Amino acid sequence: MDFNWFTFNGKVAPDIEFITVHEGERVRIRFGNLTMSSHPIHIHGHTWNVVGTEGGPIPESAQWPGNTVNVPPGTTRDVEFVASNPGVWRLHCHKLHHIINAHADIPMGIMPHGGMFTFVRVIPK
Ligand SMILES: [Cu+2]
Repeated sequence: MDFNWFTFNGKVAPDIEFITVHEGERVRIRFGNLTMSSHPIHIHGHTWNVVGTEGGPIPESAQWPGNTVNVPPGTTRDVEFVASNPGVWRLHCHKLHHIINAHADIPMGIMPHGGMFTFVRVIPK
């Protein structure tokens, strides 16, 4: 619960579980922001639709596609996509200091320190 320590579900990379799905499945992810910073959450390999907020579902005609959804403080954003692209895809906050958590020292290859960074693994049919 350190101040300005950025996590997914209370964990930092590389300890955040992958989201594992099968090709063809419809995936819904709810991002809830309990911090005082906004978090532009970005996925690789897929385009999602923003389908809901803390206010409830967004009618289909008003949903919008994207690869990044900004989640302001005290809000939720629900995204959905069909897992159509097999592989292992990055899912992370797009603010660099939120994926490295300054002063952490967790080697993980592509990023020197752990933060809001995980993967969506799409298993092929
Ligand atoms: Cu962030």
